[in-house]
Amino acid sequence: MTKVKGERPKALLDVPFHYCPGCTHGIVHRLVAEVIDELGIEGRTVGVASVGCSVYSYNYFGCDMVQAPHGRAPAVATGVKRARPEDVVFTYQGDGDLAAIGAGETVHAAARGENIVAIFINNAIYGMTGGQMAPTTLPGQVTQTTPYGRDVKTAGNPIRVCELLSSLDGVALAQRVTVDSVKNVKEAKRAIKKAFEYQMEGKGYCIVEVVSTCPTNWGMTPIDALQWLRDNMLPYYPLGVYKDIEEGKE
Ligand SMILES: Cc1ncc(C[n+]2csc(CCOP(=O)(O)OP(=O)(O)O)c2C)c(N)n1
Ligand code: SF4
Repeated sequence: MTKVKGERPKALLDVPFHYCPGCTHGIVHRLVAEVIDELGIEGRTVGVASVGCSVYSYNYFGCDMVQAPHGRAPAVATGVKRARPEDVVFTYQGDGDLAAIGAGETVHAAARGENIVAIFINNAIYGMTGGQMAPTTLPGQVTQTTPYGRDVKTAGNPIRVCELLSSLDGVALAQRVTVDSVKNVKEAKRAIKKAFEYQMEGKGYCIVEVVSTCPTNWGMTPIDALQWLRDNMLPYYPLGVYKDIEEGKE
């Protein structure tokens, strides 16, 4: 029998993405869908789409989806998970959604140890609304609202979300990954799978931060954007496991 390699995961619907060419949202969608397939949980997974470029992710995932108001995905996910504890619930949020308007929601869901997974896309900018500064915009980075580069004296410092959340007792997993190479894509998938498994084992709040690109609002080609990510994002947002409650356990 012919074996097709790289087949579309069942949990990713066969519809064209609206994402810009080279946007890493698409890669992360695929990884989440592959994990849903591999765990065989398509029929009992509920995704919570947030507001941002990934608002239409409800059109792409082949599982039940709810669309939350801007920043409120952790609250919506909390409600779904508490009402239906047997379901597997994930949020899919950008940095504007998770770390700006939704920062309070995120910190409290994590502190409460809500048994949900957050897939956090950190592309250092508000993509959907045309490229304004995000909480994760780098010092000196030019955006629509920081045309001379982010000056931390007036615009504040970026937030390192995994480091921040890893201090909270309710967090089971806080890991930062990226998808700029085959090796890193594989690592990102392992982290996403672990987060889903931890939820299924009732371990608590899990966040996988994916350092991502927005070639359109960064004003770069997709290839240049990946290089910019390596040269600028990764030194500021180091990859790694910031908390894993299983680490060190036999
Ligand atoms: C209550 C509310 N405030 C503001 C907005 C406008 N808004 C839509 S998307 C967005 C930012 C999205 O950026 P991010 O979460 O980083 O996602 P990206 O588009 O980069 O993937 C903002 C401010 C909104 N829709 N609702
Ligand atoms: S604007 Fe940026 S984040 Fe949004 S789809 Fe385009 S490249 Fe991706």
